[in-house]
Amino acid sequence: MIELIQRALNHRARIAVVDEAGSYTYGDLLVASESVAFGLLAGAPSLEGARVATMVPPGFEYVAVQWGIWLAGGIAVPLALTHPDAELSYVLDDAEVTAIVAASDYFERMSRLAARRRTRVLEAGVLLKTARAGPVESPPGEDALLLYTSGTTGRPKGVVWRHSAIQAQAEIMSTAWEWQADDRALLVLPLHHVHGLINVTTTALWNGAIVEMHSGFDTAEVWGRLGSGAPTVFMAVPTIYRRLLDLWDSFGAAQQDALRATLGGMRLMVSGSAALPVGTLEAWRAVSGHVLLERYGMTEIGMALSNSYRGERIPGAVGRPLPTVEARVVDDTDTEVHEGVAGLLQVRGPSVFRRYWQRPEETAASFADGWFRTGDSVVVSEGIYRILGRESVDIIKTGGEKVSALEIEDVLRGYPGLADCAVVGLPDPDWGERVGAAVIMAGPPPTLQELLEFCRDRLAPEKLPRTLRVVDKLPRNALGKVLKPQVKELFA
Ligand code: MCA
Ligand code: AMP
Repeated sequence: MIELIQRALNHRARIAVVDEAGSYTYGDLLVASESVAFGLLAGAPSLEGARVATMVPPGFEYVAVQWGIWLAGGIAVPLALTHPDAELSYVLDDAEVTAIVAASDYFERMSRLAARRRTRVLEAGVLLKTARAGPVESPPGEDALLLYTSGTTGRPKGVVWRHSAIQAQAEIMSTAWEWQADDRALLVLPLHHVHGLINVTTTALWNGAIVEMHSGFDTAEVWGRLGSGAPTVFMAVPTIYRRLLDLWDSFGAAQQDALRATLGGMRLMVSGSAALPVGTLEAWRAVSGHVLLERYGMTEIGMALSNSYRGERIPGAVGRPLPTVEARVVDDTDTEVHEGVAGLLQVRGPSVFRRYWQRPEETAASFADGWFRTGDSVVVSEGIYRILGRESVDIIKTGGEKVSALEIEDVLRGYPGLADCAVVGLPDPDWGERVGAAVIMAGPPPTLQELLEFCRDRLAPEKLPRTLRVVDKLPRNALGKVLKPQVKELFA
């Protein structure tokens, strides 16, 4: 059996999930996920690696559906709740999903999308109540998840996560950050990414701990929960810490004192998915007494580098390789460079992915002699890694979401009268980067609002241009290539 699920048998009576509807034990989770498996199998012996998409908000249903897919031998494909139909359709087609499990609020919408494909749609709440006939006996598959991520080539790619890699990740984080069964993790991140799904939810459940799942991030609600003293672990992207700090400033002295006292009792506060500005780290230290533990990861490799749990946490740095992770820094010929010389980070180890879904060429190109090319520039000093930025200017990180400038440009080119365009990431104190679009128009220039309306049905919210410049020409080199650093200056 899948080890994560096997371990749940040891603490059946303990609380596993708390969500807006109530509290659920590990025993409840085991029963509900077996029901889901029965419903999905519908008499077949195994799903045999069939992809099952999920459109379910964070909560007990989400976990039960995911475990049920795994028990039935399927591969879960968590969809992003905020994405428009065009983005969802792309994933459904690329992953060749054979079934979609949707929460009741999303059932009609997913049924509409499924109607154009040969795809079953099942309602999560109904599946969870399927009558069971004995234990599920499907052999566990090797592959567990497809997580979609944008890159420098083409549309988003599905990263295939094996059960063994999920387990390796959970073990790495449990060891490095000393997870305990009496932890209670506060989840406010989306569940189609590693950060919310593996780091918070799965690692909490791996340890027999509680995961308190919220349907999304709400600044006041999170302050309320942190102030309750119940959560012991909190993980978020820098944008979230920034927003919490902004609201903190509006609190009176008595409220601040009370919050400071409860925050002192938190065991672990982690930041990741994007660079944590030192100013945010320092402001959070002043507010909470916690030096945020900054770590570095990627959808393809999970968590790779981390500041120390017990030792010094170095502002502006991401620490050392985590247990079992090997890291090296190379030049553009894949030759290792000396410490202190900036280069590209490559990583290998049991938690690193092996392949993109049905993309053998991209998979091969992303490895050098078994080392995964992260595409991040780093420098190491006395064994401590600092992230310097991305090798490609076409990768933008906004609010912890990775987006591809090229993908946005492709959509913009469909705007009536748009002759050419260049998309860049513009520095932003709250979002890390914001998407900026410079456009050349052959027809009447659009307002930002008009452009947004055009893109909204076609692109995920994080990919929408938030700043617009209409220009006569784009800066190019002698070969005609657009010079993105100079495009950024157009927005100064
Ligand atoms: C929402 N908007 C965004 C983003 N999120 N725009 C740019 N970038 C974003 N990330 C849009 C909304 O659609 C809205 O647009 C406007 O911004 C304001 O929305 P708001 O309600 O303020 O935003 P929110 O819904 O509160 O979301 C902000 C957020 C969220 C909580 C920071 O983006 C978030 O949960 N980010 C975390 C993503 C994450 O988990 N990344 C991990 C992947 P409009 O006004 O036009 O409607 S990386 C990973 O997993 C690796 C392994 C790692 O290292 O961790
Ligand atoms: P994703 O592909 O969405 O999983 O995002 C992974 C990317 O996020 C990495 O390649 C880095 O560029 C970035 N990232 C993650 N953690 C950090 C961090 N602590 N500091 C800087 N960048 C980070």
